[in-house]
Amino acid sequence: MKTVITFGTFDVFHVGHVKLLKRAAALGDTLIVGVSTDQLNFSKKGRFPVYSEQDRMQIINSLRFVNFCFPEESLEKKAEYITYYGADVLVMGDDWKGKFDQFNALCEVVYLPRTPSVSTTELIEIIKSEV
Ligand code: C2G
Repeated sequence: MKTVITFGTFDVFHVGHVKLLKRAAALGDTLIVGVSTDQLNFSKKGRFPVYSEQDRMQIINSLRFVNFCFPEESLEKKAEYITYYGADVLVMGDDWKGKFDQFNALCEVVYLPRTPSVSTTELIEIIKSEV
């Protein structure tokens, strides 16, 4: 049995997120997702996500190719999460390419190509410009 783990904010959930999670799930038998907390976003980006962490987790949990999700409280805790959940593979989008290579000591690290032309930031800009 192969366990895959991935992390993300998944704010204003869109098809780029779906495709990333589907491809991650296809790399193993179980997909576990760390959803970054509102506080983590605030400390890294200086703003809270549009959707609350409860709502973002509810969306991720309702996907049929996701087995389980948990709140990611700190970017620095990745090694702990990988070990705790017994992950065999860490998957991230290639916007993070090279950033998590140190976890190769714990599990396989795979960067998947991002889906072009869709992003939360862009969606927020479009929605803002239409009101
Ligand atoms: N993604 C993608 N294609 C897009 C947009 C996003 O494949 N068009 C992927 C990202 O590469 C990432 C995942 O979807 O792997 C979640 O994206 P974000 O919500 O932007 O995650 P991020 O804020 O980068 O994660 O430990 C990481 C943190 O949790 C932050």
